[in-house]
Amino acid sequence: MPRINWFPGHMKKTQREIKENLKVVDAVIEIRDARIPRSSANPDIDKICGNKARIILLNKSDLSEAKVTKMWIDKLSSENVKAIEVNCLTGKGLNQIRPTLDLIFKEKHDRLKEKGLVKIQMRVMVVGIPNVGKSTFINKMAKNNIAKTGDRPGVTKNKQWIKTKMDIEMLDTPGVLWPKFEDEETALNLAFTGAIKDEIMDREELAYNLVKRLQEHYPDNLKERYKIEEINEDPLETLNSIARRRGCLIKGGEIDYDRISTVILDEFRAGKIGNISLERP
Ligand SMILES: Nc1nc2c(ncn2[C@@H]2O[C@H](COP(=O)(O)OP(=O)(O)OP(=O)(O)O)[C@@H](O)[C@H]2O)c(=O)[nH]1
Ligand SMILES: [Mg+2]
Repeated sequence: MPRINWFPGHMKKTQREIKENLKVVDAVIEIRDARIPRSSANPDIDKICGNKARIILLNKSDLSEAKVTKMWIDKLSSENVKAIEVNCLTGKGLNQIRPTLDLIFKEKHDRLKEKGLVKIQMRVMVVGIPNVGKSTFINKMAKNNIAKTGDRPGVTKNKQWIKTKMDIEMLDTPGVLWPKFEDEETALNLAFTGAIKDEIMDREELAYNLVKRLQEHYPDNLKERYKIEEINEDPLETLNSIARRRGCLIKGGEIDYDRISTVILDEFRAGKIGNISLERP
């Protein structure tokens, strides 16, 4: 991986704001990507949140492999983490949010109900890596498109409070990464799934690495999507076959690596290569 700066100043500012706003919320909802539940877990958020009540959502479960996502939920649950599999486009899993909060705060809420309170308003902060679906989640919970969303990282620039239908006020925050990734695999996983700005990446290197990974773990998906009969041991050869299939060639019949890289990354991100989990517990 080229040395790139994926932790610009505004992320440092967001980190500070998360810390400050922790005092005014009951709980934190951390959104992770179901395709990469390990790589999308920000260790700094762990540190900042400490003992604050937290729910973890594995979002974009429509893009991951169902049985692997279930394995992750089971693993997290066995560690006493409140984890829910969700799809913020359809709203799948979101009806579990309020009951889960009520369960965490059962004693407090029981007391309030005894005092005659019918509606218990809660405040939560929504955090996570860029592009993971934080704003989409809040909009779905509010049944209203208040927060701006987009299919690239860095859409939310400032924090914003939004009231949702489940008597929860939610603080939307800009996505944050952390200054130093543990290993190259984490960096690649975040880049494949669109958490790191493409402009600061070498897209050709990224696409090559994605093909390499897919042909190791999901060869049949590659064969089917790109109508290739045999997968060559060398990922570059596979990439070349895909490019020829897609007519991504420049004058003289050479491979147009720029174009085929964009095709592969876009199609992976849109789920067109199939339901793919890049990490297993
Ligand atoms: N397939 C799929 N796409 C989703 C899901 N949730 C959100 N998205 C898409 O993911 C992209 C990013 O969504 P946002 O809500 O803008 O993400 P964010 O976490 O607020 O991003 P930043 O504000 O940039 O940090 C958008 O194109 C959404 O439509 C989901 O469950 N499944
Ligand atoms: Mg956002």
